[in-house]
Amino acid sequence: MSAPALDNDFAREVRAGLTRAGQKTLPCSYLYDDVGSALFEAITYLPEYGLTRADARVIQAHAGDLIDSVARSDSLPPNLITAELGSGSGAKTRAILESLRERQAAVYYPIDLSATALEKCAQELGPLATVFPMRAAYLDGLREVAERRVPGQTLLVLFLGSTIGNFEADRAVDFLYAIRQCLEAGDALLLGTDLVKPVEQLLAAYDDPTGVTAAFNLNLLARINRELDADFDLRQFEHVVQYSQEAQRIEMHLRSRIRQIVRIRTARLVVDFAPHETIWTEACHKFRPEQICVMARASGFRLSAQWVDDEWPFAESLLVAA
Ligand code: AVJ
Repeated sequence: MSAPALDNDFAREVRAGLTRAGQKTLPCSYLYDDVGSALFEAITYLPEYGLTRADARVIQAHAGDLIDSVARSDSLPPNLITAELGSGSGAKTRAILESLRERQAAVYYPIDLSATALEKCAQELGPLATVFPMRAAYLDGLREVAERRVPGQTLLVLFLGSTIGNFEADRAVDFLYAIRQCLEAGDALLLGTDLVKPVEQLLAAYDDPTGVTAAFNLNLLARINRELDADFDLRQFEHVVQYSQEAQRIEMHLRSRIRQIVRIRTARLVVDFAPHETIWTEACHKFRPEQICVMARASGFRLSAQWVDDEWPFAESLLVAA
C-alpha cells in the first residue's frame, strides 16, 4: 500500500524535485518567503547586480512614451487600467502611475501571492492610484482583472524584473500566450528582460563577494527546515553559479560539500547527497533584443516598442495584443 498523498504543495514539490533521477531540483518560486524577499531586496542594492536599477531607469525614462502609446485618449472614467504580475515593493511602477495620472485617474491591480508585498505596495502607491490588491497566482489574478473590466477600457499588464527569465524557453512562450488569452486586441504587456552581457559580469551579479546571493539561495534550505521539519545543515552546502552559453542562462545551484543524508519529515523523505552533488535552484535566462520580438509573435503579440538601458543591458518591451 502506498503512503497517502501529501496535502502540502511545498512538501509535494520538494519531494518531487529531490527524488527525480539525475539532477536534483527545487522550484525557485519558494525562494521568496519573508526572509528570501528581504534578501532579494538587498541583492537589488548590490553594485554587481545592476538588473533592478536598469529596469527602474528605463521605466523612469520612458514612462511617458509608454502611456502615450497605450492610452487611447484623455478621459474620465479612466480607460486605461494597469495590472502587475508580482508587484514587489512597487518602486518601478510608481513612475508609470505618475505618468498615467497626468492624463486620467490611475487604477492599479497588483497581483502577488505575498500579503506582505501587497500591503507594502498598497501603502506606497495608494496615494497615486486606486489600488485593488489581488492575492493570487499571476494568471488567476489576471483572469479576475479581465472579468472585472468594462467595455472601452484598455488593459496594460506589467511583468517586470526579468521574472520571465525564470521560465524554460518554451514555457516562457506558453506563459506569454496564457497572458494573451486574458487580453483583448489592443491591450498591452510591458515585459522587462535582462539582456545577454559578458559572462564575468553575469557571474559577479549572481555570486557577489559579500555573499548576499549565497544567503538568498541557502535560505531555501533554511525554509525547508522551518516549514517542513527538515534537518539540512546549511554549512554543508555551498552556493554555486554557472553560465550556460548554449541555454543563455545563469544556473544557480546548492552543492553538497560532503556525502550526507537529510531528513525532510513533512515530505516523508530521506535524501542522500553524494559529495559535490548539487540541487539546481534557479535558472535566469538572458535575452537578445530580437528574441523578444520572436517570443511576442509566437504568443499572439506584436512588438510595438523596445527601450534598452545604456548602462546595464536590459530591455523594456511593449507587446501589443494582436
Ligand atoms: C527576480 C528572477 C529576476 O533572475 O535575476 C537574483 C532572481 N536570483 N539573484 C534574477 C535572482 C539571484 C532574479 N529575478
